[in-house]
Amino acid sequence: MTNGTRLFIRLGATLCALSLRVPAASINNGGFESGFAGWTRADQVGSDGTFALQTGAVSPVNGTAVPAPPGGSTAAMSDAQGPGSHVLYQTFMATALVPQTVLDFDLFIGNRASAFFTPSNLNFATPTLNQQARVDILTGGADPFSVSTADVLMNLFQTTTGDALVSGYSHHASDITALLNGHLNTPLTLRFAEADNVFTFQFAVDNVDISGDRCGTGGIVHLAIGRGAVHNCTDTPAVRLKFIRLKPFVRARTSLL
Ligand SMILES: [Ca+2]
Repeated sequence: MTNGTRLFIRLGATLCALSLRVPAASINNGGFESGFAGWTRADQVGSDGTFALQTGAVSPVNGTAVPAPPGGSTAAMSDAQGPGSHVLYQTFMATALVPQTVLDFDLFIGNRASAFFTPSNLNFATPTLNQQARVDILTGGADPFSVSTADVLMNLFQTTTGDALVSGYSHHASDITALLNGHLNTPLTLRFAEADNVFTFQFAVDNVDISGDRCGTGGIVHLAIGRGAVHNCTDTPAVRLKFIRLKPFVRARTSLL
């Protein structure tokens, strides 16, 4: 075996149609290791605080104990000493039909009030108690604070009454295949939002990523070229295809593992 002459392609638990990684849509700087490059922040007028870069094990404004970022050294975290409404968003777009595509992110909830209050708006400056966080995909031109059904194409996460007030980081994965394929060449906005007018609320996000290489049956295609693995796989491979040589033509051999 020589470098560059052997391909190992592992298929998922069900032998699915072979597809290579398709970068049809992507999130820039989803780990916040380059600060807020690629992201836009906005705060409702009159708000105290904002989404800030967070490192270590304390929140960026109040110094409250929080989990360390789950990826790299930095996460984005809302924090304030007064009430406010804060959004963090990035616009992305699919330019070609995608195979099964998943949007991933990790969230930390640090609600220091005694409950969640979840009116259908992100307005903190009202007598109505508002203490919530949510993640949505909006139409590209929507007001970044909107929760209108005309603007929210897909809700990916939302705090609800009875949730744990403070959590560790939790991983969230959403299948956005149909959404992307139904909005080709149309800007979409991934929006993280937090509103609080009861007490302090830290809402943090890290490891935002779009994975466009999953098979429709739930398996994940692996492609390793030479000795360097291109992508990891969490599924148990059932079938391995070994492409022995690239020249003069590719010969394939299959074997059950
Ligand atoms: Ca990070």
